[in-house]
Amino acid sequence: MKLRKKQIDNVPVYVTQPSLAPFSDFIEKLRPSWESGILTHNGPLVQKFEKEIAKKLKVNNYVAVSNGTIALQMAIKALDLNGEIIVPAFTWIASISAIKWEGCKPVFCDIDKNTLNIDENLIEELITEKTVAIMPVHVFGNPCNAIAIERIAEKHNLKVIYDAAHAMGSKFDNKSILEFGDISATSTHATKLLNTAEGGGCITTNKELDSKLKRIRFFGHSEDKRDIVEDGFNGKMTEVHAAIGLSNINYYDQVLEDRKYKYELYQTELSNVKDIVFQRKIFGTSNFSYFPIILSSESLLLKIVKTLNAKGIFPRRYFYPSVNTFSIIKEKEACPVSEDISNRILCLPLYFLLEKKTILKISKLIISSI
Ligand code: T4K
Repeated sequence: MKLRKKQIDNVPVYVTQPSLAPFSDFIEKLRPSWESGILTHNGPLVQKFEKEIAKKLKVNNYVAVSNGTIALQMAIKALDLNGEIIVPAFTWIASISAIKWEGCKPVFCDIDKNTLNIDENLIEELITEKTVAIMPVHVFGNPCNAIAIERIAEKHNLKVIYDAAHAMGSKFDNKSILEFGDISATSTHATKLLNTAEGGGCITTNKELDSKLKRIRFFGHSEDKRDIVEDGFNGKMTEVHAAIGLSNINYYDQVLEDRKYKYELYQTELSNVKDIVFQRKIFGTSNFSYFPIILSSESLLLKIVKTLNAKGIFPRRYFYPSVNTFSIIKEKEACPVSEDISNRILCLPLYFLLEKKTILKISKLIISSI
């Protein structure tokens, strides 16, 4: 079976392209919804998608929601958090906005310069009497040191919400990284390994929390819909988005395997290149969803971007700048490692339709710029 192939002339080459099943697969999955007129409200396709994705990831439960940012907000709401949440400075702004929208305060923690994840050795010094949780991010699908983080959380009676937006398919101790912490929140946005166009999911091993998340996602209704029993909102995934997910899930293993192959190809081509270092994978198993390179200086990064752009190739500066420096952050806290890495990190194109020859071309262009 093949994923959707489209005309490939390799220009322009963006940082990613969605992995899409053939259109006919999608239509077949969507047909029952079209015929019944059931488009939303946790209909049969959403329920099927939840079952299939949970089976694929080998997790007990998966609560499908409208996007990864809402999944983070729902996790905060479900845990009734009110106070300071420790979060790494090297992340997408959604981690921070979710904390702020739920009325909590983000407290920025610096990262480890090798793994690019929260530096667990710096967490304890940030804990105050107002701290309620830690929100580590599995950056680019590279698992955090979950054992150390959860030990700290237990010692200080804190909740752990993993921002697992990038981490579907990543593992720790041979089980899905999504089953760690009190709740993990993932994303199935168009740019992610498995996509539903927009979408996300909450994963918890706690049955009560799982039911609460489902109520929160649906305005806070009780099971019989006669009462409102939670302070909920609309976090529902539609049947159309679930149909996209159901068609793409058949190709998920293929996409995961392809990603690893291409990641390793880049790594081989760029290994031993002076001025380039790679993200280090120390804990668990990554899903290889992004291919970041850390350059020796921002000026070299800009030179490489210019060279690639001139050839119609558009890598992305994820995450840039470090979120603690954005102007919406009023109480500035320095996170020197995150700020430094943000200035020098570049994610290279990596997606299913990307051809091997393009990876070789990109690598050559980078080497020639250095
Ligand atoms: N936590 C973390 C750590 C995250 O990284 C994110 C999101 C979240 C939480 C929140 O999850 P969501 O609420 O988004 O589910 C992207 C994504 O919008 C965002 O999901 C992602 N992280 C972030 C890292 O990247 P951009 O600004 O890169 O999008 P854009 O439009 O530049 O897309 C990149 C390339 O992908 C384009 O050059 C072309 C291609 N593309 C993109 C879209 C949207 C397509 O081919 N088709 C498409 O539909 O944000």
